[in-house]
Amino acid sequence: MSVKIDYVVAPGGALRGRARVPGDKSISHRAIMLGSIAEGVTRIRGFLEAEDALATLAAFRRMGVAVEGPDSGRLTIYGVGMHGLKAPSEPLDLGNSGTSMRLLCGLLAGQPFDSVLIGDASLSRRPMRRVTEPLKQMGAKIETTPEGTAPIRIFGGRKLTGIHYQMPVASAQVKSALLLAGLYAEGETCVVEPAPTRDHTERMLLGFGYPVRREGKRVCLQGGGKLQGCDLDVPADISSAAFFLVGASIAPGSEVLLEHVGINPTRTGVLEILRLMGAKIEVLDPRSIGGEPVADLKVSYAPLQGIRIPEALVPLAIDEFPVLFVAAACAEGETVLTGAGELRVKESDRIQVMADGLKALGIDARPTPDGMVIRGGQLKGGRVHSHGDHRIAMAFAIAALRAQGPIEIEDCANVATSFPGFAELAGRLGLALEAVRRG
Ligand code: SPQ
Repeated sequence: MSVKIDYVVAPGGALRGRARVPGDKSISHRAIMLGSIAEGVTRIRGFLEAEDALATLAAFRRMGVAVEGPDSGRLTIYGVGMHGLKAPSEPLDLGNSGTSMRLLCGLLAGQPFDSVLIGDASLSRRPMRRVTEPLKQMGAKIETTPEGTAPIRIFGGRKLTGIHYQMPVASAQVKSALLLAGLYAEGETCVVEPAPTRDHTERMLLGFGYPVRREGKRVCLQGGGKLQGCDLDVPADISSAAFFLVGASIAPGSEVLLEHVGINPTRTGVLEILRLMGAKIEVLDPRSIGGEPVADLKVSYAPLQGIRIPEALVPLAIDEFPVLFVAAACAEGETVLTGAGELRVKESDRIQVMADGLKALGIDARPTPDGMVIRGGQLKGGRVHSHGDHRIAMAFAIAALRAQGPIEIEDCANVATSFPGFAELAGRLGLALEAVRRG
């Protein structure tokens, strides 16, 4: 039986100090994938040594890619070229990681061999037809369960043809899967996004020397080219920084400097939403590292007001809503989120699970089909369940900064999927968090 970890977080306190949170998860996944199919050597610094990115790494090792590391965030990948991957002898287990599974569907659809993708209970509930259906339109042969979930069986040796695809949902994973399949397709593959989503795949393909064209909401590439290995510096993950951006904003007396954070404009919705609520966040020393904008973020306590969150910001902050709901619970007045139905199909149903937890802590939180209405108030102590979702666990840990009593959070082991060392780092900055093992 796997070890269960609960968090017990004492109420009150403030966050103070400086920290560099771990590397960006989205960029770390893509660095492994592109480095593996590139020609020559790719050296990565700042790689996220967390379970999700390590699942991607293990998958490529199983397909014959030689990788040294990770060692303190450093990795060396000996690329096998576009056609050098080998058939895996067993199903590729992608654990809890949606990004690994969806992007691999695209990449593996164009290989000469068969493969099977599996994941944990949470990943095996998440919708996969959003990638398998357009891949079939490209000529892929790919099977899911009747419910459209993993295990996914991908049949190799298919001839892929580029498509022009209008995405029904704003999803960087769907866009990336199709672009990766497009590398192996005949002709041009174009994806049109209903709203901008994170663009790391496009930026990184360019960094590996592969031409990608963007015209407004459309991203296109031509199949049949090749990638050249390169050096990559992965910035700190703004999605992990978000916990301390909110924590310092809600806890009087706080001031935190977060170093070397990726501030790609397709990821900075959390900064804009917090600022609309009245947060005090300064962007210091903005710079560009290997095609990605980076800065230090200084955040201090400020009283927050409830707002109606602009829908245009939703895809740009999609992973930050669990902790933004905590900000809303500590704000004066009502915060209204709409247009965020995607939150219901993440590692957990992040609308329902956060609403249940906030209600258990005495907050008026009303879930809607595509969002939530939260009236700011006094958080009590209590026991909440993370449903094995890393971002829910960390969000409720941060809530303790403004609670009247201790908050106990069940089932926090999956914090390791995106933020190894969260408990220690949060403790160093001032959160009184104890991780308790059971089982
Ligand atoms: O990888 P996974 O499990 O899907 O992770 C999450 C997260 O909270 O860490 C979502 F649950 O991030 C996704 C994100 O929501 C990572 C991602 C990417 O790297 O391309 C894109 C987003 O998903 P989507 O479905 O909007 O494309």
